[in-house]
Amino acid sequence: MHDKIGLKARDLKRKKPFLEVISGDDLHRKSGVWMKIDRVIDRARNWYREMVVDPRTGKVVHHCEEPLTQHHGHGSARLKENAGVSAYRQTKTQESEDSMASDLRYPIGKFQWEENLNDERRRVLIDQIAETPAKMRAAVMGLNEKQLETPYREGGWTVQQVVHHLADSHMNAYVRFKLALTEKEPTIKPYDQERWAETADARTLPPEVSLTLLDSLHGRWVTLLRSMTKQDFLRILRHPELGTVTLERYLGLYAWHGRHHTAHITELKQRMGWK
Ligand code: NI
Repeated sequence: MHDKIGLKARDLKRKKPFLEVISGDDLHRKSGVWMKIDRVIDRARNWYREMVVDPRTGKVVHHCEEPLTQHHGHGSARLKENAGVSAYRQTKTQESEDSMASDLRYPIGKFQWEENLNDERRRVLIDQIAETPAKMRAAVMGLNEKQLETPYREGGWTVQQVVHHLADSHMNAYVRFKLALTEKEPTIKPYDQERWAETADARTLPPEVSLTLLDSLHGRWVTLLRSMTKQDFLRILRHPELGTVTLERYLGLYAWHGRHHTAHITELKQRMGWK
């Protein structure tokens, strides 16, 4: 039994209702799954809010809150499978939302490999890695449970998943540095970051658990990085897909990576008007 109720409040002088509320079950045609949907179109206060939850998993598959004038199109919605992550889109605005989604994905721009780093550049990158745990902590400070469970973009990880992903990724990074410094051109083990982000710990634990982990981990890692000579940064590891990679390349990658994910959260807060 599936139900959906709609409520429209109208001012007789105007054509469109000034308030529309839709709540209940909504069939997602492509997957045949009934989603829980809540939508408010508040024309009087220029506000649009939509929340879609998959009742099987309790996962928020879509959450959008913004001024109505910034929300384009209320077409029938559908899910799209994208690299194993469900993304929810409005059909009428597929193109504009795709281009917006790509911006939201790279708030500080895409990563570019750097080489032949001088002492000063290495120092800057190591400082960025040193600052990452405190910056991430500042980004999530004061957010409530509901905000922590909000995806940073449609179809993206929730705020707390982003924090746990940073710990997952940087634990692997630290091990890679240690291996490359202690073995000759070791072959590293890639990991499936999407699946790591879906295990119970990464989905459900409060961010504090990973923030504490990052404090300790970066404490070890930064001490290691600051002890490394120019020659150490030219040491090599083998990645099964990328081939050989120097540690100086990885230094740039992880300095970018911490800022990249922190910006996902600070940008979301700004868009949502969260303090
Ligand atoms: Ni990442």
